[in-house]
Amino acid sequence: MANWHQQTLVFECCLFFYLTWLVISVKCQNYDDEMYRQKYDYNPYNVPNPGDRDYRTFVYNNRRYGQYQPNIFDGRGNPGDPNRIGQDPRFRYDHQGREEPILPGILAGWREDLQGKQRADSLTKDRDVFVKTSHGQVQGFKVYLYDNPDPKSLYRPGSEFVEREQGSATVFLGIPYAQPPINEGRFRPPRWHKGWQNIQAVDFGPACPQPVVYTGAANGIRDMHEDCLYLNVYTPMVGGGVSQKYPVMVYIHGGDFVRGASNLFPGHIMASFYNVVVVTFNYRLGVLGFLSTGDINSPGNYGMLDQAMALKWLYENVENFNGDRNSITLFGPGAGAASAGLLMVSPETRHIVTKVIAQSGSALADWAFINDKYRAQNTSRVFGQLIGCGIETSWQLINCLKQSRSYIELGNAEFPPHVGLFPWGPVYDMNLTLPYYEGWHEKDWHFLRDSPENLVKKGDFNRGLKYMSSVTMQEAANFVYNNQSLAPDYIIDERFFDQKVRELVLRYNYTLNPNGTYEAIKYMYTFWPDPSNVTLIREKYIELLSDFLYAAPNDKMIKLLVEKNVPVYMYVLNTTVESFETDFWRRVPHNTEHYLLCGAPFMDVEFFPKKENFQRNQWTNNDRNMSHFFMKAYSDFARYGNPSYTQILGLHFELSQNGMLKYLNLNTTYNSSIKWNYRQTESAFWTQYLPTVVGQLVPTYPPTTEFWWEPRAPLQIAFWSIACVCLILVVLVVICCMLWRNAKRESETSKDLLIQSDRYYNTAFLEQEPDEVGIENVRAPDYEYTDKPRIPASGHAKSDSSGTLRTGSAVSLKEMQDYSPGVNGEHKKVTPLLTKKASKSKTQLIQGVPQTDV
Ligand SMILES: *[C@@H]1O[C@H](CO)[C@@H](O)[C@H](O)[C@H]1NC(C)=O
Ligand SMILES: *[C@@H]1O[C@H](CO)[C@@H](O)[C@H](O)[C@H]1NC(C)=O
Ligand SMILES: *[C@@H]1O[C@H](CO)[C@@H](O)[C@H](O)[C@H]1NC(C)=O
Ligand SMILES: *[C@@H]1O[C@H](CO)[C@@H](O)[C@H](O)[C@H]1NC(C)=O
Ligand SMILES: *[C@@H]1O[C@H](CO)[C@@H](O)[C@H](O)[C@H]1NC(C)=O
Ligand SMILES: *[C@@H]1O[C@H](CO)[C@@H](O)[C@H](O)[C@H]1NC(C)=O
Ligand SMILES: *[C@@H]1O[C@H](CO)[C@@H](O)[C@H](O)[C@H]1NC(C)=O
Ligand SMILES: *[C@@H]1O[C@H](CO)[C@@H](O)[C@H](O)[C@H]1NC(C)=O
Ligand SMILES: *[C@@H]1O[C@H](CO)[C@@H](O)[C@H](O)[C@H]1NC(C)=O
Ligand SMILES: CC(=O)N[C@H]1CO[C@H](CO)[C@@H](O)[C@@H]1O
Repeated sequence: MANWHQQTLVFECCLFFYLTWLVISVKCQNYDDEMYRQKYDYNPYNVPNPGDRDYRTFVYNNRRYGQYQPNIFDGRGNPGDPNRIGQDPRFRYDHQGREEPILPGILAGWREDLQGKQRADSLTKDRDVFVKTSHGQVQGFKVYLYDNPDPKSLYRPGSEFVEREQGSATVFLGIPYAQPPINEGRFRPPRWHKGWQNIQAVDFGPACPQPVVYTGAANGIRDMHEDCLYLNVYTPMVGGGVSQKYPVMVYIHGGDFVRGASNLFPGHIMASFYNVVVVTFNYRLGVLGFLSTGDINSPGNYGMLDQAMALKWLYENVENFNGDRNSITLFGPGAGAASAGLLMVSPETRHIVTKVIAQSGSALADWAFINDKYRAQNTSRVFGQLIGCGIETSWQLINCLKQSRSYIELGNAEFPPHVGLFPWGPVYDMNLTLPYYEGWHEKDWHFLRDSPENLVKKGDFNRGLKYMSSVTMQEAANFVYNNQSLAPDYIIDERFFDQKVRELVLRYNYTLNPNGTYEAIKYMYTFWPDPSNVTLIREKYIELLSDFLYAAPNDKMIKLLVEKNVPVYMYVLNTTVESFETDFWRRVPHNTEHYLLCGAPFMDVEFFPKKENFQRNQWTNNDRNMSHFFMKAYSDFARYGNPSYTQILGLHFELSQNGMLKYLNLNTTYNSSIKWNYRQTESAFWTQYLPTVVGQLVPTYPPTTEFWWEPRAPLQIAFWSIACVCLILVVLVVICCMLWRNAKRESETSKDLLIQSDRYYNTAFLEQEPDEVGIENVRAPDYEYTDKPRIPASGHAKSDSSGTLRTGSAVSLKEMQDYSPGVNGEHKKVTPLLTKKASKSKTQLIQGVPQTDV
């Protein structure tokens, strides 16, 4: 009887131990890459590894060059394949290795996309420029410009036989401002770069990971890599002989926080002819830049922290490029404008930011700052599901995204979020205390502790702050234009309109009164004299989105700032780039200023994305004048805090005032006028009226999966491991006890009984457990580790073990050890003879052994 009890005890111990071990092993196997590939087959393309045939990256002076082309999903051959259609010549590569890899930037000779077309006299001119920074020396190069933006200059390209140099700028491209955010740096804040001896800053750094449809030479984004934190500096000149430091203008690219790159804004013309230092930089985008789980596993805001670090780097170093660190102006469209607004109030950077130009964007927009933790979590879960990661816990999700997904997969996943229109954006600082990670400090993680609205209301910004903002007339026109299923007529009828409004209401979860909200929006954006005219419905639809996403948030921002006595200038763009010849309903879309602002009419076409298909002479005189106007107004604002310090082509701005929000209505240079109170009714509809209809504008809803229960999953694993070790110890103690007891008894009893005592460690017990926990198999059939052993084992073991159990078989301890991996069914299969033999001898033995119970 006593023995029987012991037997059960040992059995139970073993079972418990086994189960615990099982659970842990399953957990550890959970994120196995292999498993993921079998199960989801999300992306058949494997990123080439070093040594692979198509691995075409090379490193030169510690910089990566010749990155394979990012648009790899088009099925037209792999990157590096010389026969690939549309192969960028820079990446053409000889498989036999007969050709040398192409050297980066200008070291390889003339690069049109960096320097423009080669002119006869340019070869004899200075090229290399060296500047010392706090992180090391950088080598840049001089660029000579052959056109002049001055409207009074009658010079036109091609008008003379010999082109003459009109200006020059010094350019540094691809200076790393932080350590590459790769490996353990993923989903963590940026870290200061450790420094270098000399960096050849002669080629743009790769763009940050983003959907491949936005990349490629056609889109002007040639390289893409997770190692993307680089900035570019365009300065009129370096070295001495500059009486006054130049104002610094920092361009933050737009793209809804999911796409874009710094190299799309070439700053040569602005730097050269308007005497400012232009800086552009990349920041992490999309999931890599903004994934937030709302807890310590991934607080989010990495993209914003990158921006903050770039600003800090500049603050430290821009004087070496003849920039004035006390005059730093941020400008940019859309998400760039929103970022500028956030950096303006962030405690980390507000002392740096003295002026902001927000083109079509505002930090107070609903997409610019997600002040609802649950919304961010929801989007993260949606993303996790999309990419095939477990989302039961936030730790699980982050671990999966970190360990077993490539940056291309992460960047390429484009999806509409369940809540909101754009998936990613900056979020609240959750007041979290982050665990210690080697290489990071607690304060690295924090960006904004309060909402931008509160911070502006509190006046938490630079005391000398000046603000300039703009909207265009048809901001959202591209929402319609980019929908290919509406082409070629882009007709929007009532049904489409209604459906879209309903969708908008749902997406923002105006739960308290969805029908009321729908009716209100519909009322506001119906052209009542003729509600069914499709031309007007399209116009109204564009107005709706423009107001909601851009005009109303901008209005809110300037009102708050004007109240705080911040000088605010505003313009409304009501004119198009004439040479684009766009349809009337999308004359002035979002970011119309872009090519005017970077001086495209005065630059070689090679600087710009191929798909734009620019011609050197396409620009009209009016385009040239407008381009000059923008560059002059922006640089004047950066220099003097006033966009029309002197009149520009007869135009001037006026300050917005409380109650009279003046703006410049920009309709060509000769027919613009000062107007005031732009779209007040519509803006108030979104900011004042709608919240009263819905009860709450900010969507709040509980997350669907109850809660992410283990923010500290690694701790739990630690706990279970320790529990495990304890258990093993207990089991060992028990075993020892019994061995000791048996040994004691053995001395009293006959030799025959020796065998009997050993039977407590019979494999039968171990083998039987798979049956007992068979349910586990059903739950996790994909885990290699548990899977294979199980299926064959269960059938065999069942008959075997139950038989042996009943007969009370006994095998010597030594035998059992040999056999123990036999929990593995494969082992059994491989050595069927051996097993048979063993079991035969077993039975023989059993026959001879008397039962203890008896
Ligand atoms: C996200 O939120 C929406 C709206 O509440 C909900 O329908 C959806 O199931 C949520 N998705 C996830 C993955 O939690
Ligand atoms: C965040 O922390 C600050 C002080 O560290 C505290 O005053 C504030 O109440 C906290 N906010 C939240 C939401 O916990
Ligand atoms: C594009 O148009 C189709 C109808 O033709 C519509 O169903 C779809 O929602 C539109 N997509 C977007 C992003 O607006
Ligand atoms: C809201 O409108 C939908 C569709 O018109 C209708 O089915 C639903 O009953 C309405 N709900 C309420 C609460 O009026
Ligand atoms: C719709 O309105 C536009 C602009 O007012 C007008 O030109 C057009 O003739 C109208 N179409 C119809 C069918 O009434
Ligand atoms: C923009 O220009 C159009 C005509 O070119 C004019 O009707 C409209 O009033 C202007 N918009 C603003 C806001 O001034
Ligand atoms: C451009 O500006 C120049 C100089 O003010 C002026 O003479 C010319 O008429 C303008 N051209 C256009 C098309 O506005
Ligand atoms: C804008 O300028 C055009 C000429 O380019 C003129 O026809 C139109 O009336 C102007 N509109 C306004 C509102 O000034
Ligand atoms: C400016 O626009 C108005 C209409 O708003 C028009 O009457 C006037 O002729 C325009 N002036 C010029 C110089 O085009
Ligand atoms: C469609 C949608 O988002 N519905 C959610 C809105 O928020 C409430 C809670 O406030 C949820 O219960 C709904 O599921």
